Amino acid sequence: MKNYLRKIAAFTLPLLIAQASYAQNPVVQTWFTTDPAPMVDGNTLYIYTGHDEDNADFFWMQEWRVYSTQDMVNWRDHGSPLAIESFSWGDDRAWAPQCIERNGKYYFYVPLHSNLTGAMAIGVAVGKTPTGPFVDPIGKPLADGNWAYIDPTVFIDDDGQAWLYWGNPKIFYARLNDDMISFKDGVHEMDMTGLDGYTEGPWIQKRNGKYYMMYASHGIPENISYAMADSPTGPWTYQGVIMPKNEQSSFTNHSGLADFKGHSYFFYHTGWLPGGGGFGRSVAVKEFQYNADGTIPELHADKEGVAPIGTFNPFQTVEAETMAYSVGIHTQPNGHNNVYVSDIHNGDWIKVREVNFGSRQAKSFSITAASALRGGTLEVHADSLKGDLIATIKVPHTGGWEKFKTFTTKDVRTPKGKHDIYLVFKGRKGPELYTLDKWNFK
Ligand code: FUB
Repeated sequence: MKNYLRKIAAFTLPLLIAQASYAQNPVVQTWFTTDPAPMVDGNTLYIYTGHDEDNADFFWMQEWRVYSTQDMVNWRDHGSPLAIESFSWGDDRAWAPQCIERNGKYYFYVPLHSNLTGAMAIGVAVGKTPTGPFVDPIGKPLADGNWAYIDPTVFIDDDGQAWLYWGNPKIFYARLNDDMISFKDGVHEMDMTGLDGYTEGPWIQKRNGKYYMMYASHGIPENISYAMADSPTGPWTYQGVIMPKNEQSSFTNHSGLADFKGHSYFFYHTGWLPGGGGFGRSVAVKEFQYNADGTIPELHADKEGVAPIGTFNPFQTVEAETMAYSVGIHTQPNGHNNVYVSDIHNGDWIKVREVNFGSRQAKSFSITAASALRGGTLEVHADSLKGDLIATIKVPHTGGWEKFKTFTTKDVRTPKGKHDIYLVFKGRKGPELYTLDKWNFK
C-alpha cells in the first residue's frame, strides 16, 4: 500500500530531499521498522526488527523483518521471514524480537499475543540461516499467559548456559536448555534492585566478564538506561542513562548493542520517517566507544548515522533492495525471501554508498525490472542526484509487476574509484512506473 504522506513530503519538500541525500538515519526508509536487535554472524551484521503499519494508532504489528549490512551504510532488505501466522497459537502484537545463533542454527525469540490464554506470550522459531525460513519447532509458547511477557533478549554465557530475559514492567528470566527451545527450570523473577526506572525492552550482553542489562526506562517517554553486574542474575548496579528521552520523536525507545569489525554500535528507534511518530517508528544506529572502565557514554540520537567501514562492489549482482538511503519507494516479497523494489514513481531514488569502481571502466549495465503499466527510465548518477550520468536504461511494459526481464545498456561511463551512486527513477508523473529486482555492472 502506498504511503501517500511519504510521497507528498518527498515531492513538496525539496529540503527533505536535500537532507535525505546526506542523512544515514533512519537506516531503513522503505518501511517503518522498530525494536532493533542486532546480531553479528561472520562478515555480516543483521538487524531483526518489528514493523509498524502505516497510519497506525497502536502497535498493530503483524511481522518481523530482517536487514543486513557488511559496511554499516548499505543495508539489504531480507523481507519478513517470520510473522504472526508462523505461530499457530499467536494472533496479534508481533513486538520486539531477538535472534541468536547456536551450533549453526538461528533461534528467533518473539513476543506475541496468545490465542491460548488471551494474554502475551514468548515464542521461539528456528532457522538454518540468519534470514530463515523460520519455523516454530514446539507449536506452543515458551511462556504464556501474562501481559508482562514482552521483549525477549537472549545471550549465551561463556560456560555455554543460554539465558532468556523479558518483561514489562519487571524482568523475568529462564535458563534455556542446550536445545534453545525449552527451559531448564522454569521462569524466575529478577530482583529489580539496581535496575532503576526499568520499564521494558531489556538487552543483555556480557563483555570483558561484566554483564550489562540495558533497557527502556523511566516510563513514557522512555530513556535508555543500563545497569551492570558480575553475574547474569545480578545484583545489578545502576550506571545511568545512555540515551535521554525526547530525542528521537517517538515515546518508546528500544535498544541493542553490537561489536562489529572493531567498532561498537548502539541501535535505537525513532519517529523520523515522514508520517512517523510513536506508532510509526524507524531504526537508527550510532557508533560509540566504551569508556576504559567498560561503562557506556551518554549517546544522542542523530540523523547523520555512522561512517562506512567497507566498500561496495558494483561488479556483483546487487539485489536492488540493498541501499544506503531511498526516497519514495517500498519493497515487496516475491515468494519466500525474494524481495524487490516496488512503488517506484517519477523522482524517487535509491542511494548506494562507497561503490568502488576501482580502475576498471564498466562495459555494460544491466537491470532486472518489470512493469504492469508503461514502464519508465532508470538513470544512474555519480555522487549526487544530478551528478555525472553513468548509465540510462528504459524499462518497457513487461506484462506484470513481477514479470521480470533483464535489460542491458553498453552505453556506460563509470567513474574510477569510490563513489556514491544514485539510482534515479524517471517517467510519467503520477503512475507507478516499474519494479526493480537486481542490477549490476560488467
Ligand atoms: O514495538 C512494540 C513495543 O514498543 C515493544 O515491545 C516495546 O519495547 C516498545 O518498543
